[in-house]
Amino acid sequence: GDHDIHPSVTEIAEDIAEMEIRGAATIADATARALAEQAAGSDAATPEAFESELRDAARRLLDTRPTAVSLPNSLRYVLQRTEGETVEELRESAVAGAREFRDRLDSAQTDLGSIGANRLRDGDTVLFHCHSTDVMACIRAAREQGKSIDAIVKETRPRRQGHITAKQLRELGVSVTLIVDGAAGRYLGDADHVFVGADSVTADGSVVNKIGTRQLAVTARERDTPIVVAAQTLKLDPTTLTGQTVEIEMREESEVLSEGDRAEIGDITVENPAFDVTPPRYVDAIVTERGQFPPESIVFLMRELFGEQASQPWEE
Ligand code: RUB
Repeated sequence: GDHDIHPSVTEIAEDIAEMEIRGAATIADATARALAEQAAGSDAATPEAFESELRDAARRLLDTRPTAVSLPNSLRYVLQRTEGETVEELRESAVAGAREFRDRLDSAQTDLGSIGANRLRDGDTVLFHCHSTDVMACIRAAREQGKSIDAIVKETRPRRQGHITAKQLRELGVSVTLIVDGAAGRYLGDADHVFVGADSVTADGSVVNKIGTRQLAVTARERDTPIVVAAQTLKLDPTTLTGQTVEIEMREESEVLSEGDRAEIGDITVENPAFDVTPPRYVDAIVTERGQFPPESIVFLMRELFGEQASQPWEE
């Protein structure tokens, strides 16, 4: 039951739901850390009780936000490596699995960054949407290669993650122009590339990312501006191999409209989807730590890495 869930797990789950912890890779890192805290802090008397608590903790973490597949992939990784005959063995393997997952996440991001940076030339202008640590790894690597980069950053309503991107780009010595989302079409002509991240990539090569990505990709295609998705393989959704679809999170209307404005306008419906789906035909390349792929070929990598692992180890 919930009483055996470690307070750190509850805290991390609340931070994810409230978006204090956000972005697909950062969420996955935090959920692996949460399972490690659960394992390390458990006072379960039997191996069965230990495993049942760990599954409860995993379900609590899953119950936060539905779209980023990195979250269940993180739980899969740790739970599949939790094995042993005794509580102590289970504990050690869970903690080691979480540690290994987080190390691999870091090194995947570094490897992905140097591949993504190869696409960038000295003096290029890049247009950004939302905030992605996988994208930032590409820009960091390009800067380390001594390339000068100019940035156009979309604000990204309603949560304005563009502000995070703008600040981090400045810290990397990139000159930044911030625009409202509606101005993207006007400024695409100045951009050599669009770089976006992903919350999930499906078996057909569709990219699930922050709302507005699809509209941006369609407009970029129309202007022949390449659209690059930086997504480590943790973003590949193995359940889509068997036809499952990705749930798009719907968030509260208060992110879009204040109570005062709502009262003023009257009886309307407000919709606030957090993500959208960009079909593969609008994506030029998916950059992973394993190399760069045309979106239509990502299914082969997905089968290789996850084919037999789309289990639900958190189910009882
Ligand atoms: C974040 C978002 C990011 C991806 C990739 O949405 O859509 O582009 O998660 O980020 P939110 P990363 O702010 O709603 O979580 O590359 O860091 O995994």
